[in-house]
Amino acid sequence: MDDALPPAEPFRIKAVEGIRRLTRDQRLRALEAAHHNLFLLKSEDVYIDLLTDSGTGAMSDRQWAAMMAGDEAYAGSRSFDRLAESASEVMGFPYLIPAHQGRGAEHVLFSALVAPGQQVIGNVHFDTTRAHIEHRQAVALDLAVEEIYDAQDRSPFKGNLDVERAEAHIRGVGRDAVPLILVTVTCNSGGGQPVSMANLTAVRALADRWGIPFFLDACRFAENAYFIQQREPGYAGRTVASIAREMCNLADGCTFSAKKDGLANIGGFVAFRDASLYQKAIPWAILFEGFLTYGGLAGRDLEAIAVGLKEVVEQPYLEWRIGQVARLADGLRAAGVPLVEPAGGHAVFLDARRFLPHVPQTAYPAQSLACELYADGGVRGVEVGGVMAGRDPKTGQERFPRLEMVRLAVPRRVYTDAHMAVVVEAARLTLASSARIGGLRIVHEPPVLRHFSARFAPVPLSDLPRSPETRAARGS
Ligand code: P71
Repeated sequence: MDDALPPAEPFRIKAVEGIRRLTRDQRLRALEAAHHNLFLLKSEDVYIDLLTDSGTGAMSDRQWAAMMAGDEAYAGSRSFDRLAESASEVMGFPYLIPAHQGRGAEHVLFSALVAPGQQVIGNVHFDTTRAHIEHRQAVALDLAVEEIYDAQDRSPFKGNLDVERAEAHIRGVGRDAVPLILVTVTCNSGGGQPVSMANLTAVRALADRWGIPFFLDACRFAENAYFIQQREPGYAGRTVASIAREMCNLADGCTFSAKKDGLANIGGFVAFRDASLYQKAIPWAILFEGFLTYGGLAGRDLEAIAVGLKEVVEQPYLEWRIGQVARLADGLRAAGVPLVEPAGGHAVFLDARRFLPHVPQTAYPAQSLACELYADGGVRGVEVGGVMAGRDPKTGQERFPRLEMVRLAVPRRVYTDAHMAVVVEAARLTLASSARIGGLRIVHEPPVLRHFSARFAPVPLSDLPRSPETRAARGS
């Protein structure tokens, strides 16, 4: 890239989709109708949708062209071969089973490997991953390094697994209690933070010492590889593609949601290096996802992923992509918005504890903040805090996480920096009125993955427990 020129999209736009901005009153009514749960909003009532970077990206002309060549045969589809070839070129895993999306891949892998009472060790498991592990009556154990829980810590690889603690844990419970180690790259629930190659290498050695399979949750593998290139000594001169391949070479396989770094709107897969693990997974894949050459997807979807996997490791794309998220973080930081530092690869995370210090975690400050940001700017983020963490399946107690965040996830190749400037202004407005923002209480709570469909009612400032921060915020 010519450093004298400012950054800009490494693409031009061939199709557009209109969006509309409601008035603040209209947005307040929409929020009421959605029971203060942004998942229940109509997408057309959202101006800038940062709910998720999953399946919301724009496909390239090459992906659309490939879709026309989709082979829709039930068995032996040519499109499957193209996907398997592409995944093997980019990731290096010889055995691949497509799935309808990431959680389908999790369902297949955990059905094959995880038994009741076992413990799956990871950095910070994503919520669907945790739910699938718990569905197998097993335990999802988060053993990320301590830095990840400090929103202000600017360490370059806060997604790393604490290998020493993991080893001590395995020693304590015994090898047979740990069916696999699953490291999520980048670590979404920990703020989109990357994992270093040094750490992945140490995890490989740990897995070898105990004979435990090591899988990647590879949702954002290319973004992780880009961070390694930018931040880890020795990788500056390497291509992202070669770094991504080196990451995968350390693992026995992966689960993958192609809705992220597959640059597709739907799809996923589980991949294996070892033929016997692959064989174990086959019956479950056929039971839950479909025949092995389509896995719940249309042939055209397999084609889109096959092309997307190659585009996602291109340097100009990643430079712009991670750069756009970083520029959003810069704007928010300059406006005084408290952030989880550093910015993640796919998202900026607002630190709701510091944004709303007067709202106790029992009144769901991040959920409340996400609603206010929608009211102020039509910007939809997502709570990653107490609501998403849900309840302990054994005790039924709410498990309040150490980080209480609102995630602003940036869809790939969809919004321009002008949209990001609107997000900054919306957050500035919300910040200016933060002392007046109250909390929420849950009035309807589903038993699993409650954040998707829970309903809330406002808890006004005057009804919040009066912590020292509350008194300070009210000036009393
Ligand atoms: C994300 C999502 C999708 C999502 C999930 C819950 C609420 C809102 C949006 C999905 C992931 C992920 C990781 C690390 C597995 C999955 C499941 N993330 N691992 O971040 O981030 O993949 O959605 O394709 O089933 O918005 P799936």
